[in-house]
Amino acid sequence: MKRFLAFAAAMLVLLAASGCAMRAGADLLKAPKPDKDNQAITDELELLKGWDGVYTTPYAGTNRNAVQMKDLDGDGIEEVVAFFQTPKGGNRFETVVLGKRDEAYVQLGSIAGTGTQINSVSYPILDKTGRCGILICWQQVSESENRFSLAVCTGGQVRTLLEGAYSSILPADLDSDGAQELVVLNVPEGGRSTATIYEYDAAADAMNLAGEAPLSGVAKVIYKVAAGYIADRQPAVFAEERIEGGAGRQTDIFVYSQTDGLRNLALETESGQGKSTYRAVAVNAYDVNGDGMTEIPRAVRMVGSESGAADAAYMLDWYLYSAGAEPAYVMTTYRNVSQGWDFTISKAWHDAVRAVKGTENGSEYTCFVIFDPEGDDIPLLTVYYLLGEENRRTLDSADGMILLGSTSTATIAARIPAAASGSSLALTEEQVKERFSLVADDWNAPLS
Ligand SMILES: [Ca+2]
Ligand SMILES: [Ca+2]
Ligand SMILES: [Ca+2]
Repeated sequence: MKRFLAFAAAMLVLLAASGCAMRAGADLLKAPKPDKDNQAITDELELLKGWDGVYTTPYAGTNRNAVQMKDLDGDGIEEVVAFFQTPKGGNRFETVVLGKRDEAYVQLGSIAGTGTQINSVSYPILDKTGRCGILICWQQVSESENRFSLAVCTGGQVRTLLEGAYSSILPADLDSDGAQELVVLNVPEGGRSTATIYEYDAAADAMNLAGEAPLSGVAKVIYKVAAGYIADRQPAVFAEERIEGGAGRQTDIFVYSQTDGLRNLALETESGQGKSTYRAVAVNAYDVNGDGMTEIPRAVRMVGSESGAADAAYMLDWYLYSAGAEPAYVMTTYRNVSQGWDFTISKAWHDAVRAVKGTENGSEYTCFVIFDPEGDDIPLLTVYYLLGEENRRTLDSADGMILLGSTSTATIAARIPAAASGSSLALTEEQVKERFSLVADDWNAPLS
């Protein structure tokens, strides 16, 4: 009993910290007193959860409280969404939705599910009136059997409109009409990998299948799914995948319109086999030039690395995909994947310069050299990756070091070797700084 009271008290704190604390204005100026809403909510939930139910929290995502406040039907009043496991340690879950009626909170409905835990909960915007769905993802023992439920709250009732299996799932407004669609990716073991898109139909109060498109046939594991933009700032969903027997990455790019349905642009170019986005290096799609649109890299062997050498050095040709045209070349960079930086490779450098990695006085370096198959390579630029304080001091005391950037663990600096002077491919300090950039953690911005 003691533990129960402590937990109930903790729940009140939790509620105060989540929804209610966010109510700004007059509420905050009133003298402190027990919030009547919180008490009513807690009382009602205690009744509903039963003697063997316990509160549970979503494992991942941005909404991780056991009790969440969200205006689901767009009427300006928040509903309460609470997550229970019944019984504790079991595999059954119940999501209860409460609505405010005068001073009381009453149950509007519940969403049942089974699994090992609730993976995540989100609230896709289903129409322009501000109606939100409740999207619950349930973790199963075998990840390939994960399931989701999408429920809505209409007319004071909660109904589950859609359930199914998923490998990855993402709400995104792909046709820019102000309402989010639901994009569900499935990579079943031994089966056909597909993406499906569902759209909310307010008149029918239903989630309708709006389109389907295959993933690239060789897709094996989806690493990451995110929304971003292709050419002309058209919204798209990017799925980063590993393929069978390949260490690199490929990207499937999904776009949607009412007229053309769901399309996978990675399947529509060149070979038609979806191989056009595969690259032998593990680099995700990325907004490489910072214009808000996401480019896809193609790995190109640097000069001197053509013949399948084990230490082959790659650079990346970045392409912007388009719904109505072939991909357009944007730029080329050398990407140091482990150190997290890009260096722009100019046209003049493209077929003349390669990168050589090594270690000097305990510091890793990357040297760009003019490749000479007959004689000695001519060094043009050395980029140092300096870890820790001591190396920072080395940097401070060294002549001719150009500071390029720093991360939480390392400082990155460069030196132009004396041997570079006189080469038409040599860079000035200013050019070196211009061409260097740290790779942002987030590989593209979420759709706003
Ligand atoms: Ca409401
Ligand atoms: Ca939409
Ligand atoms: Ca870009």
